[in-house]
Amino acid sequence: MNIRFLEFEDKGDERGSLAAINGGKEVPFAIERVYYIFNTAKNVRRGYHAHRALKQALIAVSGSCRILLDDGKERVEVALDNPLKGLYLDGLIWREIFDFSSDCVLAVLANAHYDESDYIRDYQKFQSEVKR
Ligand code: T46
Repeated sequence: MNIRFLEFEDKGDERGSLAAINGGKEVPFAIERVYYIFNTAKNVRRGYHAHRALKQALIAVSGSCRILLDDGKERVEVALDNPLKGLYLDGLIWREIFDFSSDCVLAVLANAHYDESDYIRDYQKFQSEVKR
């Protein structure tokens, strides 16, 4: 599956931690958009879509969550639970995000502005686009 974990350096000192992410360096794309998911209600599962072209890096900058990833051939579940760890997603991968801790802040860096036409929100349609 075309997923990769990214590791960010802790540039902290005795005052605490600091991580810096530069587009084209710590993440393999130019960053065009940042959004974050927080205050997630209990037992919520969200996502349920794939992207056609978007590249993203997902980072639990606080707390933790789990992500189901499905490339049409295999399904894997991964955990995000460390602000120094990112999940890089590129290409047709169905994703569902769940098990949010109450303090979870999931930050997402993306290489493009929001574009609804890049989303596949229907699983059958996703499967037929993967087969093409
Ligand atoms: C993804 C996962 C990890 C915007 O207006 N601008 C934006 O940049 C985004 C991301 C969303 N929106 C609007 C669209 C919806 O009306 O915010 C609302 C909630 O978005 P959505 O239902 O797509 O949220 P999730 O959690 O299902 O998915 C989001 C991202 O959309 C998606 O790209 O990979 O987080």
